[in-house]
Amino acid sequence: MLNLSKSLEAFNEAKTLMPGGVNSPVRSYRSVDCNPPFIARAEGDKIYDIDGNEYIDYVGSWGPMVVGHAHPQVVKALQEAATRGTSYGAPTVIESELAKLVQSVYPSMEMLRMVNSGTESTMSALRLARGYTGREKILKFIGCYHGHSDSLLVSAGSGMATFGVPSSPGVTKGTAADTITIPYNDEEAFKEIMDKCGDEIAAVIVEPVAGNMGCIPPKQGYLRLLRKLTEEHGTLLIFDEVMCGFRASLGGAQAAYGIVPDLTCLGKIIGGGLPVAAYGGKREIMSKVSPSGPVYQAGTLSGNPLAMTAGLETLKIITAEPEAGEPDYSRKLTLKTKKLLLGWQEKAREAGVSIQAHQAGSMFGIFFSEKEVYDYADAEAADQEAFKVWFKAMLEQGIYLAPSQFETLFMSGAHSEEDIDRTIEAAGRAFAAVAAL
Ligand code: HOZ
Repeated sequence: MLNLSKSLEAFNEAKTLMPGGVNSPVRSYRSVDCNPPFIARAEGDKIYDIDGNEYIDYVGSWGPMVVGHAHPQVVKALQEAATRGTSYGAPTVIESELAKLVQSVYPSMEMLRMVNSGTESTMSALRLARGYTGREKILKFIGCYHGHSDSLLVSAGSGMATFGVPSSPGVTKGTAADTITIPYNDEEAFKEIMDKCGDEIAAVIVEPVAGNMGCIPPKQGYLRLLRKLTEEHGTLLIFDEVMCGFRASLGGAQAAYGIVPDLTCLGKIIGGGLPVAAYGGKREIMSKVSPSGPVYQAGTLSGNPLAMTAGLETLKIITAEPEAGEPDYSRKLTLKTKKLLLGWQEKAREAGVSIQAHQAGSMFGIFFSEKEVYDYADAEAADQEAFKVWFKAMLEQGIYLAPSQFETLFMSGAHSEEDIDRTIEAAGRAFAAVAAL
């Protein structure tokens, strides 16, 4: 039995200081009825708690730790950068370096603006879309989560889905009324709403690979339909690639599915674990952002030199040319993810447990469901009791997974074949525990 006594003590103290004892809800482990390990340090694919337990980590800080924790190249560059000062609130060359590197992989981002979080990037992209089109309505998909700005906290995934409160109190009726929601992956619903009021919609915002209702890739042709109808109605198409950027493929979902959105939001990963995000897109649209244009958005810590350094070093590692005959970084992650999921599927079959396993590059997840899972309703109908048992059995065996079936798991370059094999063996025992339910 895992000893989490120091973590429990730390959690009890934290609960007196922060709502639910945490600074972001899902990590409280409330939805899996246990106490969270408090983390002391992380290295490579391992994370260690203050009780001294070691785990193989498939959360990776919810995505950004693509090269593993405390990668020596990133740490060295950060140490050097820190000696030059941690924030200037003034332009630096490294901001352009990171912008150029992002742009080389995401050519649709003809201009971009660095911000500090995914929430900031989607919120700013929406304001820009409204300012550019002169329209007020936006359309989002049920179960997609785009951060916690008011317009987007309607029928949202992630923590909102985890705790079963799809829309937050505090969001005004007026704001909610400007946010239209329809199911993800439903072509007919999309055609119908665009027919009815497409000309009033400033932007359609989508996680092109949903990551906040569990991992749910788009059906074939679905993103193409979004692109076609938004174009016909003069509505901007915003790809929120905060989770699937550099994950669904190196060039994200837009490269994997061959779609050019008007605006893209990236986050987490482009800061290599420090607080960075960006929004960007067509030059004509981005030129409306202050001080080039009238749409205001600002931030003292935006483009912060430490965060830019971590992002730049991380992206250099994953975009480096592979050795001759070797697959590139992103492909290697995809192959490791495939191996892990095939192993889980086999173990689930052996245990007689029905699962749906989903993968998009190096993001992945499973649902305890006999039925295929295409949208939030399907995800919600999956067996969440089974998920809890599975989650706890994996944690007991030193496998650190997201504590909610409405989140996504991530592979990193630091995961060894041996650790993946260990994870598959642990899964066999965890599925047996689910079967015994
Ligand atoms: N729920 C967020 C990821 N989709 C972040 C959770 C956290 O950092 O606790």
